[in-house]
Amino acid sequence: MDLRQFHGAWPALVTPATDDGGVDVSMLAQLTEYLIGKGVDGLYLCGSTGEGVFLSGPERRQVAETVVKQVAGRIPVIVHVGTVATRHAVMLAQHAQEVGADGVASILPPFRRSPEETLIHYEAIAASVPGLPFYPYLFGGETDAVALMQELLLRIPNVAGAKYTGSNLYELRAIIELGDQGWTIFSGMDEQCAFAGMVGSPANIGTTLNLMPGVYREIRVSLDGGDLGRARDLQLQVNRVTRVLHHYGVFGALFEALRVLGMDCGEPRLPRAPMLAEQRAQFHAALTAAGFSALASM
Ligand code: MN9
Repeated sequence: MDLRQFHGAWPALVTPATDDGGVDVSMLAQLTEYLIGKGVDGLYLCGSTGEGVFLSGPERRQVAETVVKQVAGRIPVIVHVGTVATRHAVMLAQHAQEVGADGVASILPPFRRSPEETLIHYEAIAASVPGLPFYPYLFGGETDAVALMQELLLRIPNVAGAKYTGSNLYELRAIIELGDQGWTIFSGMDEQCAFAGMVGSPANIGTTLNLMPGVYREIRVSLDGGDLGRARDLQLQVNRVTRVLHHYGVFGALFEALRVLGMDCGEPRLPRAPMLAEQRAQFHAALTAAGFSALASM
């Protein structure tokens, strides 16, 4: 399979919610258009930010259909298809392929009991879409990510990289070195995007790119142009806002901050907690103090 390496700033797209937790399709299309207008390089759907595992199968398919249609080929789209049961992930992967997605990704199987079960799960998903690149979604620390990727390379012809959400840049680099031209290791910790780029990660996927896509676009421009100092400075600025989001609970804060930008995407799906009403004014003040509006307007 001829793989292309993906590049740049990829929001882990929020899935705007209706009052009952379904998909607000028109806001989803609007958010997609907003982010494309900001110059993002790709979109990652139904991940932990997009609440794929909090949605029903039909809702996940609705997200993939809506976004791929709205994007209309302007930027690549990867669909996260991770589920508890392998066969459900297979169905979602096949659907993603049918609607024209550019790749699929999956978390480790949540109820695995052995490393072998992770391999079986990933092999089945990847084999169900042999024409698409497949990206395991690795959380650093909990698994030996390097050993897992080595094993997957031996067993899965269309494994094309990974989404690595960990803070260990030494491990990240080791995974980058496993592949060649078509290999993409997306970094997944927004807080470290510039630093992951400095060790060779060509692209990043993350939550806070829904809010401040232009900052990450400029981090990438700086990295590509060799201006590592500017990349670092932008990273440290955007991290001030990320720290505020963490303080208030990332996902409740994310939906509230989208409202600040004029996009009412509802609230996170339970059991993720919405921001408490009495916290909202204080949160807005903290965003302002962290320089949110200038960063969001980039
Ligand atoms: O992978 C996100 N990670 C998780 C993406 O949701 C586990 C990140 O984008 C974080 O939300 C972000 C903020 O800590 O780095």
